[in-house]
Formats: sequence, structure tokens, C-alpha cells
Amino acid sequence: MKNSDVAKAMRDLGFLTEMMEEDPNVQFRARAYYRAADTIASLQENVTDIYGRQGVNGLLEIPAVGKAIASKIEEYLKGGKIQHLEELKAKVPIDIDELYGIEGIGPKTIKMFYDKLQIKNLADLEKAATEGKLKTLQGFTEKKEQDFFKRIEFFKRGKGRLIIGEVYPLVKQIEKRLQHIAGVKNAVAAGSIRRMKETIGDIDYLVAANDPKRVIDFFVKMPEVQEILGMGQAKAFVKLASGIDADLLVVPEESWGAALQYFTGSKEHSVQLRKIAISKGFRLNEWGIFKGDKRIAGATEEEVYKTLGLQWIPPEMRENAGEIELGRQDKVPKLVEYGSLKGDLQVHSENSDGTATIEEMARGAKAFGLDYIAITDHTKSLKLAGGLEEQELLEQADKISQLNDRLRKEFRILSSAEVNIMKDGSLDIPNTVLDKLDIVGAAIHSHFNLPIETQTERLIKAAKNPSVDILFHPTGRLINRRAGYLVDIEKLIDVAKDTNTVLEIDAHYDRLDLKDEYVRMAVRNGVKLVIDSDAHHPIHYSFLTFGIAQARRGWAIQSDILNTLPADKLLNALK
Ligand code: DGT
Ligand code: CA
Ligand code: CA
Ligand code: ZN
Repeated sequence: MKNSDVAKAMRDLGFLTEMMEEDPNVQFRARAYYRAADTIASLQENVTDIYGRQGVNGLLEIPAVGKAIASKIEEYLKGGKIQHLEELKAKVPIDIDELYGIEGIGPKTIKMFYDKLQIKNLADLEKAATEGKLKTLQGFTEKKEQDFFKRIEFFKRGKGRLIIGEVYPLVKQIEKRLQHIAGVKNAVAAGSIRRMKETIGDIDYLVAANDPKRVIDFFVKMPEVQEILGMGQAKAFVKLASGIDADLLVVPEESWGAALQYFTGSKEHSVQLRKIAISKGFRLNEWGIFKGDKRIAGATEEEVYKTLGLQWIPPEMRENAGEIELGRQDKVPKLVEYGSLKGDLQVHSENSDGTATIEEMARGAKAFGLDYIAITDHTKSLKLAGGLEEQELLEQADKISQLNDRLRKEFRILSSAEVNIMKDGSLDIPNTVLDKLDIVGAAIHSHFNLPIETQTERLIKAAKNPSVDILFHPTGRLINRRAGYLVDIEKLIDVAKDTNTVLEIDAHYDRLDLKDEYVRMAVRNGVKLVIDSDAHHPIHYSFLTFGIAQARRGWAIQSDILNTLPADKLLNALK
């Protein structure tokens, strides 16, 4: 049983509980399932192994797993089913996976859709909207019905592509396995994974080995393979159980560099390289660079680029967006490196909606290799996330300063908050209180549907607030699920520059907000950025990788990213 299956069962339980049950604690119970789902999905170790070794006691040691949930997990691991979940599912024959993805539809709305209009899936919903049936429901209007169309469209466009964070751990596991097959010289996940795109169409493995048959046999027999879609002398193509396809290409060692370049893409980038090759009288393909019949390069990527008169270009930049010209001029930027972050400036504790104590979050960050974090619990107007009142914020800051004394010089916790931006751009906590904190982040969590001018003014007002150091997840998008609110990003970037307000790259893989394109705009305009995990549990620090990737895709260098600085230098650089 895979962790993602267990996590999905927990998420479905949460969703159906919220949908079907009426008691006043239902939200609370549903959240417990969601939290368990989140932690299990990001666990390194397999839940089946934990259970095999330590039984229920092992399960109970998993964060956010209590007795009731542990016994459901046990039931699932033993029999592949949870009776309670089956009962809930039997009551409403709805395709939760499809409907859950659409923004603005919660469990209760889905239930109402089913009860009133017998909507069971996306096609039913689209039909009802087309026929004008939604606006007959209580609480619906013509305008809301129109909004639904847009959301359904948005959702359909994203379908078929998986969010990188959902596949990355599996991709790396398989990559490692391939590297360890006897006779394999090199194995890498290329394609959009190597370019670290926010969503992935399929996985592309490239292996250098002299015995392709052995590699292909191994590949198609992996336990994750659900179906073999195709097999050749040096290629295989399979469907994995998690619903994503994986390509495999095996090449001889001397072609490694050319094949890696080809298979990494992007297609548009490679097309340009081929043109350059032709202009020099060469031919470039996945086996090498050829002059007539003679191979003149191809063993390494560096060699391929060099032979074309280019500097090596990092995979994250290979989108044919101007990087080739930089390569020609020897001006490829030295991108911010993985592992170069010293701190994390958006971290939640159990005092709002996190699942660990401040101290646990600090120890987790230290173990991850960071030197400091800012504790950014939500503030009072965000009731659902347990937002803190003024007094609680100040008490928390006191507690943090005591903790810092205990941690001595080994680690530093900064007092902070994720302050809620109100509809008019004001904050829900006065500046007199905020000024007692080390650092202040502000974010929008409501009124997503304002017109673009109003929404931009709202953010600008927050940026101009002298207490606000950082705007968190500036566009509010959720990849494949929610387009985010409308904002004039160029204008916001200008104001950020003028006011020395930092913009965040929220590294949570659902968000990656700012996205690559906006990172590049910010960088070009000299706006400073930070990369934060938005951790609600210590295992979430691993999300930082996706934030750094996004920064690299936006051509950011180390000095663009303020949390590559030590804490004292960072604090000096803020407004
Ligand atoms: P994806 O899978 O949609 O997330 O995006 P990619 O970039 O991984 O695309 P994929 O899997 O179709 O192909 C992997 C790489 O193989 C791609 O980045 C470049 C190369 N490739 C695929 N088709 C072509 C092609 O028609 N021409 C050239 N030059 N390269 C191609
Ligand atoms: Ca691919
Ligand atoms: Ca592919
Ligand atoms: Zn947040």
C-alpha cells in the first residue's frame, strides 16, 4: 500500500464527513482527517513498513495521527478498505475527485448539487450550468453561474498534468533505483521534471548503459507499472499506478550529453540549438553532434553547448525565452543554488493552523539545515485557521525570545505573523503591535473576486504600510485549482520596488506563488524576494526545493533572494 493511497483514503474520509454529517464538530473532525492525509502524503517512510515493524504504536507516532485515525489506517492496510468510508461513499454516488478540484465548491455545495440537481460529476455540473439550472439554487445568481463556467474551464485545462510536488518523491525514488542497476553508468529524470516545471505531463527517464535490454526489463517490471504502453530496443513507455506515464530511453555512454540535452528539452529550446548546429554546418540529434558522418561531440551536455558556441544553460532556463542569446554572450546568470537558503520566513505553529509547536518547528528547521525561521501564525480575522489576537501575538513573541535564550546561538526564531489583509487593504492588527515583531508578512485570504483595479489598490495599500515587510503568496493562486485573484502585477512590482517591500515565492507546491514568469519580472525590476515553505509541519521544509526551482526558472540569482542572508543581515535589509 502506498502512502499516497492511504493519504487519499484519509482525505476522502474528511471530505465525506464534512459533506454528510451535521453535528457541530464536523469541521473539526474533517480537519483531523485532512491533517493526517497531509502528513502521510509527505512522509519519507512507507506507512506499510511502519505498521509492519511497530503496529498501531508506530502509526500513533506519525504526526497528526490519533487513535481513531490510526485504527482506520490499520483497517485499510490490512484489508484495503475502510468500512466507514465505504458506507459514506455508498450514500452518495458522486465522483469526489472530479468535483473536489474545482475552486469554490466545498463538500456542502457538492451535496446540495447532488440533492437538488443530481449532479454526480464534472460533465453533469457543466450541463447544469449550460442549462442555467445552477442559478435556480438558493444562494446562486446569474453572475455566480458565469463564474462557475470559468472555473470549470480552468480546471479542465489543468487536467492531465500533475503538480510537480505530487510526483517528485516517486520520480526521485525510481531515478535512484535505475542508477543502481548493474551496468548503468548514469540515470536521470529529464524532461519537464529536470526543468522543474510546476506541472508535469509525463516523466522521462534517460539511462546510459551498454545493455539496454536489462534496463528495460527492470523498468517495465517495477511494482508501480500498471500497464506497458510500448517497448523497443532502447525505449519503453509505461503507465504508472499513480496515473502518470513514464518514458525510458537508454543510450550508450558516449551519447549521454546529447541525449540528456534532447530529452531535457524544452522542445522549443532544442529546436533553436538544432538551428545553430545547422548554421555551423553540423547536425545535432539525441546521439551527438555530427559533422558529416563523424561524431564531434555528445558525451557531456557541456560539450554539446560548447561545440555550438554556447555556455552551458541550466535546465530551469531552457524555455527559449532569451537564454540562448545569453549563452552566446557568456552572460548566463549564476542562478540561486539549491541548498543556499539560510532561513524560512513563513512557518506556522499549532498556535494557529500548524500541527507542531514552535520549538518542534525550530528543531525541524535546524535538522533541515536552516539557521533561522520566522513564526508566522495567522491573525485574528482568519477564524478558521485559529488566527491570533494582538495579546496572543505579543505573548508569542515573548515566548519566542525565551526560546531563543534556550537555543543560545545555535538557531534563531524570529517573531512574526501572517497578517490578514482586509477588504480595504488595511490590516487586522494595528502597527503598534506589529512593530514589536521582528518581521511582518501580510496576505490576502478573502474577497478574491474584486475587480482588478480594486484588488491591486488593496495590495498596494498593504505594501505601502510601513510595518509590512513581505507580501506572502502575492497572487493567491492554487495550481490547477484556482486561478488566483486579479492583480496588476507590473504595478504591484513597481510599488514593491519603491517601498522596499519584499515579494514571496511561496514554495508550497500547490501555490508556487509568485510563479516563474512573475519572478522574472520582479528580478528584472530589482525587487527583492524570499523563498518560504509555508510549513505547517517540519516535514514541509522539503517544499523549499520547489520554491528555489521556481526562482531559478525566473532567473533569480543569490542576491535577489534575501533569505540566503544570515538573519541579522536579512533584518537590516528589510524596510
Ligand atoms: P511534459 O511531459 O508535457 O511535462 O513536458 P516535457 O518537456 O517533458 O515533454 P515530453 O515529455 O513530451 O518530451 C520530453 C523531451 O523530449 C522534451 O522536453 C524535448 C524532447 N522532445 C519531445 N518531442 C520532441 C520533438 O518533437 N522535437 C524535439 N526537438 N524534441 C522533442
Ligand atoms: Ca515529460
Ligand atoms: Ca515524454
Ligand atoms: Zn497562508
